Amino acid sequence: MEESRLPPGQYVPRGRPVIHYGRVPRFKPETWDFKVFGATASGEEHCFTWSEFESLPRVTRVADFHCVTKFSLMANEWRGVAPATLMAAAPPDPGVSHVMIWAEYGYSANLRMSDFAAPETLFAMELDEKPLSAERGHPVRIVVPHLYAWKSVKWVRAIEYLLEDRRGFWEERGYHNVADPWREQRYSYQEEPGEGPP
Ligand SMILES: Nc1nc2c(c(=O)[nH]1)N[C@H]1C(S)=C(S)[C@@H](COP(=O)(O)O)O[C@H]1N2
Ligand SMILES: [Mo]
Repeated sequence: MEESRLPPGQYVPRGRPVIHYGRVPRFKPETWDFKVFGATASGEEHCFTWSEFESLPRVTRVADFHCVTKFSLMANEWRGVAPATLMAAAPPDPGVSHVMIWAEYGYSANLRMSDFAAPETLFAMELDEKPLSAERGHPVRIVVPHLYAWKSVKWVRAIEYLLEDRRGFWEERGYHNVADPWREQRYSYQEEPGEGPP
């Protein structure tokens, strides 16, 4: 028998819910930029304009997506830039252990480097062969399908290389620092030693 694709406690809803905290930002290509800062290898901040970011090579990944509120969206076809492509253009210091993903309006989520660099993680610009809609994160969202979806930050504007872990928006508000849906790592009180920042 095929193994279940649904992590414990999740269900497949009718329709495809959209959720986020706060407003949907307006995309202005002339002023939009994408920064890579923090512990870069060179010590310098890297900054991509929209036309630079848009012309980075893209790959396609099909993945399910699990929100901690228990709905899952199955078989999404994402297309966009692999983290490895971005790291080649703006390399991290060898000591980087975590990455903070920053969005419009200060929303953020922290990732372990291993989750950021995982083969299924993607800076998605298209969903199901169409550009992302505004409410799904246009022009760029990160997709980290193997973690709860609050880590899949929409409207990404920057990544920050970290030499030490730090909590993001929901991780500071009682949600699990790692967020593996297969282990139901929903809340911070479930964290084991070593799973949270020092
Ligand atoms: N910038 C930003 N990204 C975000 C959020 C948010 O509030 N702001 N919410 C997260 C949560 S909790 C979920 S479940 C997913 C929802 O993605 P969807 O709207 O494409 O279903 O976006 C994530 N990314
Ligand atoms: Mo969510």
